[in-house]
Amino acid sequence: MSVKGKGLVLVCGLLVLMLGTAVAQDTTFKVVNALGQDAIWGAPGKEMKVYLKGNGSGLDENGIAGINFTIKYDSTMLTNPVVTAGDLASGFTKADNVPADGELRVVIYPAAPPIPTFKAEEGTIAEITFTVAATVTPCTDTSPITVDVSAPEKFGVSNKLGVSITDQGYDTNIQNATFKATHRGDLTFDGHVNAFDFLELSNKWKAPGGYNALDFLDLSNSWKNGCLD
Ligand SMILES: [Ca+2]
Repeated sequence: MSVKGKGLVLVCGLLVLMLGTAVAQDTTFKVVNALGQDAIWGAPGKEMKVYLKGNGSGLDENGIAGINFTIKYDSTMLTNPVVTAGDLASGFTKADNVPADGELRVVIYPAAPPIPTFKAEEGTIAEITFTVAATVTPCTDTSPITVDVSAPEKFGVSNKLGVSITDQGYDTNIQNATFKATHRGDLTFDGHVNAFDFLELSNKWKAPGGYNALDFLDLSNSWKNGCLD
């Protein structure tokens, strides 16, 4: 092969490597509800679950071995966040705190060697349970729930060696969510108060963690009066 030909092969090889690297490090982080939707309905005084999900080939053995992230929310509407590590972060240790109003910091890191890495498939990194303020106005109050990536201490990912890869061409896509206040009778948290909520009520009537007469009253009070009905 001529020198020119070898040069071309080398350039092509490098291009493939670069493209391969770019694809391998692409990861999407999204804030969603249990159904994967970015409109997250919550009712006054009730718990509301928010999930940070990860997706992408960047979450493989060459990818993330640790993550810190910050979720920003309106603390007049959402209170008392409780964090548990999700299936994707299984085997990791989790720590969290609220350094400022409406700012939840979470760190998920390896407990001990051998260092595990996040699994490659889509899954839940963390589950956050908020208590919706009793004062929110159904169908009116709404506020953003966002991942703050404005500074390394607010968002970062690191590899097996504990080295930050956030600034090393790591392609991160963030999808944020919106909290929407619904009626307490919207037991399925979908913006409607209808027969499906009645079905939900009857299916879990007086079951452990289920519903009781107060929920029936909530449902009666807002019957067919949902935010999207
Ligand atoms: Ca409903």
